[in-house]
Amino acid sequence: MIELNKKEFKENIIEYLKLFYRKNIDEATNQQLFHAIAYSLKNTIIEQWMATHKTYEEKDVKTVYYLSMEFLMGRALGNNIINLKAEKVVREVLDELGIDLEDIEEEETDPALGNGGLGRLAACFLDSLSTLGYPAYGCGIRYKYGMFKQKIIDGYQVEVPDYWLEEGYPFEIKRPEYAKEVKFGGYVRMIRDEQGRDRFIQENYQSVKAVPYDIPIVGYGNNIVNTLRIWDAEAINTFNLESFDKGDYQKAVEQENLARIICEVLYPNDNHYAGKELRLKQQYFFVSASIQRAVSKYMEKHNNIKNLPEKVCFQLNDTHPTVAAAELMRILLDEYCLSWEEAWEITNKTCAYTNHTIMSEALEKWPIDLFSRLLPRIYQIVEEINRRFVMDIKKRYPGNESKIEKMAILYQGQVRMANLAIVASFSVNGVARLHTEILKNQELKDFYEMYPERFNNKTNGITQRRFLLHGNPLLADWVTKKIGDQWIVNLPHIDKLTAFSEDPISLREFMDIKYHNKKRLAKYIKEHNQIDIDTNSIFDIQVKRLHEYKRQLLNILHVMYLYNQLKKNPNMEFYPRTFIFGAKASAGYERAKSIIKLINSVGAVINEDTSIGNKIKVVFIENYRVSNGELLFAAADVSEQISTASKEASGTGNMKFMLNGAITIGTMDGANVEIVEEVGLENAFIFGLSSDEVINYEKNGGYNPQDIYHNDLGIKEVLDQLINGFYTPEKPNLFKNIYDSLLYSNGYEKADPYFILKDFRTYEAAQKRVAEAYLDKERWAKSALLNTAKCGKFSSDRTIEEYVQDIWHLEKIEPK
Ligand code: 9GP
Repeated sequence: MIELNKKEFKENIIEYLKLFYRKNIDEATNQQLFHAIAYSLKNTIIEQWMATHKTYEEKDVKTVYYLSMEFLMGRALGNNIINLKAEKVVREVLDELGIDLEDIEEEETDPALGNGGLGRLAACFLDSLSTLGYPAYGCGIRYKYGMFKQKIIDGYQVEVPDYWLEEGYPFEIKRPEYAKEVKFGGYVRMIRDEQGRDRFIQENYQSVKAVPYDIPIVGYGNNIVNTLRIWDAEAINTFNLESFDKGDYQKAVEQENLARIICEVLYPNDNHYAGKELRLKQQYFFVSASIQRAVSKYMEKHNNIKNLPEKVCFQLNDTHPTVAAAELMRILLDEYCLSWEEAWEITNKTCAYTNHTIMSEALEKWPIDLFSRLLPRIYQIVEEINRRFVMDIKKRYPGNESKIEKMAILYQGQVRMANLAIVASFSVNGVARLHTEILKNQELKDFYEMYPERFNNKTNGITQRRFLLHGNPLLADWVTKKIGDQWIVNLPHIDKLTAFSEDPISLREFMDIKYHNKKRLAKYIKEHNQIDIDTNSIFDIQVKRLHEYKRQLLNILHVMYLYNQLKKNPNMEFYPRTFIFGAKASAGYERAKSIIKLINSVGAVINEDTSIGNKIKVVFIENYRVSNGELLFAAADVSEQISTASKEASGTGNMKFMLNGAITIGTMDGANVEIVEEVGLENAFIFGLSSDEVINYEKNGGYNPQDIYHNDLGIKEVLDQLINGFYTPEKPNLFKNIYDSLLYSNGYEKADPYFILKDFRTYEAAQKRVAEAYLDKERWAKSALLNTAKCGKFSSDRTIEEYVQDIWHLEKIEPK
């Protein structure tokens, strides 16, 4: 075991401060201290990292390459300290130096290289892969600007660039020796080589140099360190006068520009496809570099490319990296001169695809003219994959044109990436049981019929090391005191807490911890929102991306409804409630941004209204991200998971709340179904249409929300407040777009497409049950504790073991 050496660690901090900043401890800023501490920690990590790779090489291990446009890592310092099991030593040293660890952690900007659930899942998976000892690379993009920072100004979201690298990132290492060239555009020419074979070469292209930066992913207490490799782009030929003389001026400038813009910014779209050319460039850029490097690494040790699937698996995180399949084909055909059949067999045994959504607006479809212009050789290969696949369809379903219409990869001028991903992969998985069933029986029914053996489910998970051990130290310590620390690497062990669910003292301790976490959050809110919240109120929290299907609108309409009730009847029985929201909306998603403004406008009125005796407060957390997420999960009483059934593929926030002892109010959607299965219906508040009901309505043309509006006065009153200036007298029409979306269809959307009015009354009833349940303190405590206790299934360790068993077939490396 390579451990953090206390003496060296301390000396290094002092040394680095001098070396980097010419400062002593007492002169250094917290930011400088953060860097010195991070580098000192990296010393130990590097030793483990090198040892891990040596072992991998000696054992000639199989490796999974997790290809993902997004890795939402969150801060690394605290997590690395925890996973190195170095907290005690670090705290001792920092104490001696008079430094507060929490202050230093605050200095690290969250590397926010992801939008939401999909990117955070990738980060949790990396943590689990290292902790379980499986050889893996995360492969992604080193965006210069991560997810935008959200400012709330006058209730509106304003996006501010997130230049996360401004101060430098101490944990990364540049690896120029592994750079690869990535080519765009030009044309393809066929040549006959010396052996008389036809070869395809790309000519007159633009290219960039992909340069990797490696970030260590430290396993928990096991000496294993895997790698997150993010690629940056550099110009191949630095712009110089020489090119100018040769008449290549234009090309040199273009290449410079391409290199500059390709990794500039993460597209801030969650569950939505923007169809921008630059996005396709980003996809091919990181995929091509990753695959080229994986193949060359493999060939450094092996002499037969045909055995690649024995040592390499590419997991495609959604359709974003799907060009991987065609890129691998290109390498096998053009660089290794394999036949189509040989190359296809290898590709098909090496690629596996995860589907993360059924939202049609998220499905990537590239116009053929754009795709073929940008990636001419890749397009040729996709064309051939499609030609052969269409032949297979025709053979299997003679004369059935509708099958081709639904399944072909190239159709009506578009490249359909999900179809390509399915055809090229040996495994296709959904991310929660319900989601996988919907894929099999609805969305991808035809593919399932053709390739049933490829389909499987891998219910998502989260890492308990970040979301309990790091995020909620009080509860983590308590759990360890009660049942030992095995839960840290084996979450099902936490079920042992069930034994304490009838013990009044334990229940009180559990709720005391919750109370402390509520105080911690209240302090944060006071500092950031200047709002005083009642720490004895119910903390009811919905934090996630803002999307209509996630139905933050249902939540805030219900708050408006409650407020109306209270105003009419100030003496009604009402347990104080704090409704907390946190959500970023994509910059171009107007309705989502209106919902943010609505939440803030409602909050501004209600929070100031003393006539309701502070019984309701509405708080909008600015710039929701991994680091403040940890505070929110730990403090929640109620977890809002209220998506329109069938729309949320899985959700992972639901699991983070559950782990921290919050009780779910939710629909039977995504992984909520499995959460309820684990914790019991009596320990959750379930409401709303089922996914079958939603799908049936959708098939039959929706429903008529006007009936509800005209017949339910409570709902009508709330909706009218959207257009009568109740919350924004200066701009009465501000929320008319929301009002209209709930009541009228437009050219492309039905009225109330997310069934908000349809589910309103069952939601309201479920919220009533929440309020009643909270009055019975002991019963509530028991339910909350059982949520933590029954969370074992939702560790990403379990998910990763399933991927390994069913898809990747990796060998576990035991700690040395
Ligand atoms: O919307 C899903 C979310 O439900 C899921 O938990 C997450 C991770 O699997 O992926 C999200 N999907 C996307 O962000 C886009 O496909």
